[in-house]
Amino acid sequence: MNFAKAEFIKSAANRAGLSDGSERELIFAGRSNVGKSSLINMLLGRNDFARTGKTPGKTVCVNYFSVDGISFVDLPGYGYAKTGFDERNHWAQLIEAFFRIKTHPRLGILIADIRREPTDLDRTMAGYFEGMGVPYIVAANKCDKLNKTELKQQTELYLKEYEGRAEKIIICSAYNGTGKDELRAEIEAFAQK
Ligand SMILES: Nc1nc2c(ncn2[C@@H]2O[C@H](COP(=O)(O)OP(=O)(O)OP(=O)(O)O)[C@@H](O)[C@H]2O)c(=O)[nH]1
Ligand SMILES: [Mg+2]
Repeated sequence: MNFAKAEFIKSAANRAGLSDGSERELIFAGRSNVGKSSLINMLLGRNDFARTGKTPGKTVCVNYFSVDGISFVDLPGYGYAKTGFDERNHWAQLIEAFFRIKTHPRLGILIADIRREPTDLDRTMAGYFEGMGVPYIVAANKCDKLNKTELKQQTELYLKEYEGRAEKIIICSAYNGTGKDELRAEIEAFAQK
């Protein structure tokens, strides 16, 4: 698979803008600010392809990229503290509509900040994947922020939460490239399914 063969397709702000699911989809989901867009950039070997940082929680859009025949879907982040009721409602409606679309095989990448414990919103997101029969990998990101002892402790926490439910738990860092090869290998295997 050629990860450099990537192009931005579109940004969907509502149900009508969602793709019809004619391509297989790799779905990036996670709390706001955990590094979803940064991980996409890491995987594609680009600097600022998927937009990162700056205004967390502001854009409630589903962003689509096409990568060598696979659709990379950057879902809007959840759990941003300042998000109001209407925005949360809009988020839930968009995500539910997204998951209702019948599509070619899907694989989820549930991204978390490894420094933080899994939250109820992460469990809800995992529940969307499980409820729709979409297998998912947990990418525990920002491991560069932890020392060895902390890393061991937090890894155990993530294993305890997701082992037996997620296909795999991958420790990664969009900053230093930890986990990049492992993630790419999983995506390549998915691309050949
Ligand atoms: N130290 C460190 N910082 C990271 C890593 N990945 C992302 N960041 C930083 O975390 C912030 C959020 O990254 P984004 O990629 O924008 O996160 P996101 O999940 O796409 O955020 P939303 O789109 O707002 O939901 C940025 O300041 C990134 O530079 C990582 O692996 N390590
Ligand atoms: Mg983002």
